[in-house]
Amino acid sequence: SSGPTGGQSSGNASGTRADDSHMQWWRDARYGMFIHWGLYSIAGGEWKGKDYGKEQGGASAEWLMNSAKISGEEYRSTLAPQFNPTEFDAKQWVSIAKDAGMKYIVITSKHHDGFCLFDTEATDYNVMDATPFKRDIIKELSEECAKQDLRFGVYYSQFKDWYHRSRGRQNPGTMSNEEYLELVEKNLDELLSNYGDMAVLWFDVGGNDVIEANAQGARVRELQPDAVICSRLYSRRVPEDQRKYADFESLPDRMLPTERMTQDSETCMTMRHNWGYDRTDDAWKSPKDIIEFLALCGARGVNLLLNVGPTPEGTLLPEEIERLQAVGKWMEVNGESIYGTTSSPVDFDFWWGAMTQKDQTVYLHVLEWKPEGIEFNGIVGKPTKAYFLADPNRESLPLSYDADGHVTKIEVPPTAPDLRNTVIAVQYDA
Ligand code: FHN
Repeated sequence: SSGPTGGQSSGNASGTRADDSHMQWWRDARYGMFIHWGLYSIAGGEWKGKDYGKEQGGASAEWLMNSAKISGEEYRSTLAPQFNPTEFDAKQWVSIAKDAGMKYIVITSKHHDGFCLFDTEATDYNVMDATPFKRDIIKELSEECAKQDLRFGVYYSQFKDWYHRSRGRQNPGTMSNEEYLELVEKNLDELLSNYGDMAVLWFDVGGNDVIEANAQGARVRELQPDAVICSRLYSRRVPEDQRKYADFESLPDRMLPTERMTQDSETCMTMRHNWGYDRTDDAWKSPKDIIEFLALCGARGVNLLLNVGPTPEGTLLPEEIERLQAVGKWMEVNGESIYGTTSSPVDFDFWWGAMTQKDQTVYLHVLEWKPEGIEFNGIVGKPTKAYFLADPNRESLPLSYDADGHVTKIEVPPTAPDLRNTVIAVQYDA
């Protein structure tokens, strides 16, 4: 063919939907913000003077209740009265995400600790009834996303709930299993009815009961037919062909696949070690690490959901804002090589980096660089032009061809700066 080959088409289950048109915005978006925020942010990975971040190898932050073996009552009575994040400003968070080039936001509405960041009648363990803050965080964020034209979704822990659900004699929980399933049903109805368009339902993680999961998936389809449903509605033990309502495969945390994905997939990633706020977590990835991860996700046809863990005061950390702004700057110039693209036309990566493609253009994500330039072969077709995506004039770069007319080399002027994290666009005849 004259154009690039091989971009993997996406496929999904789209249970009880005749088509998967609801996925198109998600496929085009490629890049979203994950937010882990809740009572655990107050503790910041520490409990009764012990730092669970470093000592427990990072099972801190949102896992603190489990790691420090805190009873539901003590966790609630200690933290809920302190939850008053007066600096929370949905407009600021959404603006930061938008300026970062992100197209959707997914926030924890209820994590494993059982605390609800929204107004619910299913339990009084929620931000309105149990804390001095008394503001519906999900409502404020969803409305601001609608104002700024960003898609809004929620993370929901439907199976693990260390407060409501009994975990044996030591942790009786506050509800029987039946009562807990009713709570989940009520919560889902509230989240799917009271907060406008719900673009993503990011369940995490599913149990083995496929019937229960399908009932939850069917309810999402019924109340929000265009919502995109995460495969973590089901436990990993449920065979893929039984995951009727999973619209995309949520890859294992922080995983960058080694090959192109043949179905709609997303990987979620932290900027440091933890998902939730942890005071001592200094394992920051650099802006360059994040840009490379985003480019390589694109080359595999995978969305990136990049996480922030806001402070107890309701702010994003300066280190998070710095990284989001750096990637946003890169996306301003190079976003065309990420948004709406499909995976690389070939299965392998080059030593210098990887590729995405859209229509009749292949984008070379240059992640490594040598002065002698980069070879660019193995692509079927006869490119007509190559240029730096960052070049507003799109000056043509000289191309060398082999006997069959395939491009073998893109001559980059030796004066070219270090090209790492640049993108070269290669156009093909229509
Ligand atoms: O247990 C959770 C964890 O706290 C975090 O929310 C991640 C994010 O993908 N999901 C589960 C572990 O995979």
